[in-house]
Amino acid sequence: MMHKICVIEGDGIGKEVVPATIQVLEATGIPFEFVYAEAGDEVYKRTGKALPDETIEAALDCEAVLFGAAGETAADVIVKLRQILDTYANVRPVKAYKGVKCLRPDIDYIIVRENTEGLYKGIEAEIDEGVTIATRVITEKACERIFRFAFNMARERKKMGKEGKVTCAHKANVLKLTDGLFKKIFYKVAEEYDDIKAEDYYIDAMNMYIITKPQTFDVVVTSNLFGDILSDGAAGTVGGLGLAPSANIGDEHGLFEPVHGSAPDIAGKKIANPTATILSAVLMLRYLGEYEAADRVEKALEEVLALGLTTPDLGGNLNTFEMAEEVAKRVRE
Ligand code: GGG
Repeated sequence: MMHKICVIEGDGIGKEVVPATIQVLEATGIPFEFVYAEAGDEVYKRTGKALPDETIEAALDCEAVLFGAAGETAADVIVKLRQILDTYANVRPVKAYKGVKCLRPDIDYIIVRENTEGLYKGIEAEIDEGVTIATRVITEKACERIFRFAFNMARERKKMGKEGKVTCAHKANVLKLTDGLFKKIFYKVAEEYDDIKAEDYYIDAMNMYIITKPQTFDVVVTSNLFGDILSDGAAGTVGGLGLAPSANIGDEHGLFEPVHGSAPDIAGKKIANPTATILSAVLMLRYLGEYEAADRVEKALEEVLALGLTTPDLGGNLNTFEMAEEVAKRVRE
């Protein structure tokens, strides 16, 4: 079956890691129709709109979206797109791969970040000269669905031999109302899952535990801004942002993107690591039901990483497209 995918390269290294990943997707032999659409800083400068209407239409019309990176216009592009598609769960796997310098070899957990509200709701105002405010929105409805998503994910992972545990990270002792509600709904939803363990930590302590005991985590669930920050730190424990993929999942749509941004300092040099986007494409293949192809791409990538056939950030001497071709070659075999 033909899969219609909306491809948004975005800014900076998005223009390198996305085409490199398309190279790998084409190697699977699965029929894809790629619908290219624009978004980001460049299109904003040209047209005055960072997320053109045609891009929104293409994203809504396709089976999935493969997104590269957003730069200065991130709030109006990727944060907005996640809200428009109502992809309420941002799934960010944290996994150690052989051949990559990691804090520990047994790190393998998922951060589930609430994707539609919190401090990223975009409600900001200047209420007086030199006085600005942002509104943090936490609703019972969004909490319930993100916690159910996290517990269901822990249940699926338990079937594959994982512990079956969800850890909620919050700051309910200070943000008494908003995170008070977040924590309360977490334990309310936990009662529906007596086969899954539930625990919670303050976000600041959690930030330490992803360094001191990352092997103890299975599924970690948190709010929007905390998840954005925590997942970059977590990526640092397994080789850096070049290896951190993500899936934005809703009831109707799926959007897949590397956790990293546009990295203007290395853009155009063809040295960006394509791994995060290739792993995001693996998540997309699973979302599309193409499980065999997903396993094939992941296995090929694992082999390439283990052999050190990588970009310079991981000590190799290949460029973005050469590394992707090493993966594509093995996918074709
Ligand atoms: N591919 C992810 C990306 O473009 N990140 C840039 C950024 O600032 N994103 C904000 C966010 O992930 O919420």
